[in-house]
Parts: sequence; structure tokens; C-alpha cells
Amino acid sequence: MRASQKAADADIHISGAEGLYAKSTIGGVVKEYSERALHHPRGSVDRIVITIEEILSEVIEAKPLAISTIECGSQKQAKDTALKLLLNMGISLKAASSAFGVLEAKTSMRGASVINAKSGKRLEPDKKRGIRASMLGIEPKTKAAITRSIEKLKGSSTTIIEALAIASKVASCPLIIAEICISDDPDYTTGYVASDRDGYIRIKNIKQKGSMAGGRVFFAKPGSDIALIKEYLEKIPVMIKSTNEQH
Ligand code: PML
Ligand code: MG
Repeated sequence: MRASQKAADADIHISGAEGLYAKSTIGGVVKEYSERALHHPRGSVDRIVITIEEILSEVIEAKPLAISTIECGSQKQAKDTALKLLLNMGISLKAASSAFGVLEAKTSMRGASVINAKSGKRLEPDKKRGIRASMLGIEPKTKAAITRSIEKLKGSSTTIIEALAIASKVASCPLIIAEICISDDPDYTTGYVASDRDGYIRIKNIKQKGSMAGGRVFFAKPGSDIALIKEYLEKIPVMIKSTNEQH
């Protein structure tokens, strides 16, 4: 689903969501997605596009990243924490600064920016749209187990689970080293840094309440072919599923 609001120069992205679902559940999902778009904290929408597509190709499985949370008292502390984590994951200072530039820009993108983890150069072919991690779902038992495990966390469990599913697919892409996300919802101030090695690390207070800025940045291994990254993230179906040891 993608929903937007017309504006003088370009449409403003309001809401987006995706999933892999059993055919029998489609009616309920369409209702849920349209209602989400119609009552979104980013503003009113005048266009909602819902695409329903049968998956015929093989669905790959990927494990959900382990969740941890870092409490930060201020935006500065949260940004410093995110930066430290990224540097520790092998992201250069130049690339991390380039990412913060994208995440703090006034207009947020529908998709994510992909940045070379060393040079900091943006790689996505369409800089306005970005690359949207799509064709991903979370297997119902895994979703139920994660929902139970995050009950005590303050935050919307739907938001956390959907973000975790995206981060887990992104981390399963061999050409991506790490991701940083700051929600573009004005009332949601928790962001995250994620990687296959370190898991899904939530960072509290990474933005000021009321800000419409935010988005996602994926850091690519230097020398990666952006066409392969785009193909994997947008076209290859991935179901997030726990292994038995994770339950
Ligand atoms: C979004 O708005 O889609 C991003 C949500 C980030 C969720 C962070 C968390 O609370 O785990
Ligand atoms: Mg959002």
C-alpha cells in the first residue's frame, strides 16, 4: 500500500506498508491498510494505491533479528549512540554523515537511500523515490512469538514488528552491511540501527516529536552492484521466520 497527498511540486509520501499473506486474509489486510492510510499522523491522503500480487516464485526464509533497546535521554545522545554503532559495524564517518543528511532532509522519501559504506556516495538510481524494501512478510507463528516478547516495550507493536521485518530482510541481503532508520511519523521518536551481526537495536529519542523528517538508509558493501540490491530488496519474496532455537 502506498498513500500520498498532492502538493504543488510533488506528491508527499504519507504511508506505506507491505506483507506476504495467505489469499484468505486479503480482505482484512486491505481494510487494515486503507484505514491506516486514512488516519495517518503524517496527514490526510488523496491517493491510496493498493497492489495485490500472487507470488509464483520461490519464497526465501530469513531469520528475525534479535531486538534490543538503548534508552537515550536526548536527541544528541541518541545520534551519538547511532553513530558509534554504525562505526563499529564498519561504516565510515563519511557514509554515516551522508546518511544523517538524508534522514534529516525536509522531504522524506517513499523508499530508502542506499549509501556506499565507505565513500558515502548515494547509489539509488531514483533519488526522490529511493529503493523500497518490499516483497516481505512475517510468518504468523513468528509474529505471535515476537508480539509476546515485545509486550513490555513502550511503542506500537505493529510499528516495531513491521520495522523488524523490513530490517530482517535488508540484513539478509549479502550486499548490505547495516541499516539506520528514523521514523518519518511525527509522533514516533524511536529509531533503530540494524545489522545481521548485531541485530535490531532500537534507539529512543532519536528525533524531536513533531518532526516530519525521517526515513531509511541501507549501507552497501563497497563495489556492490546497485541493480542486484534493488532486485533483492524489491522483487525477491522473503518470509521472516524464526528457527526453533529462537523460540
Ligand atoms: C516507521 O515509521 O516505519 C519506522 C518505525 C521504526 C520503529 C522503531 C522501533 O520502535 O522499533
Ligand atoms: Mg512512516
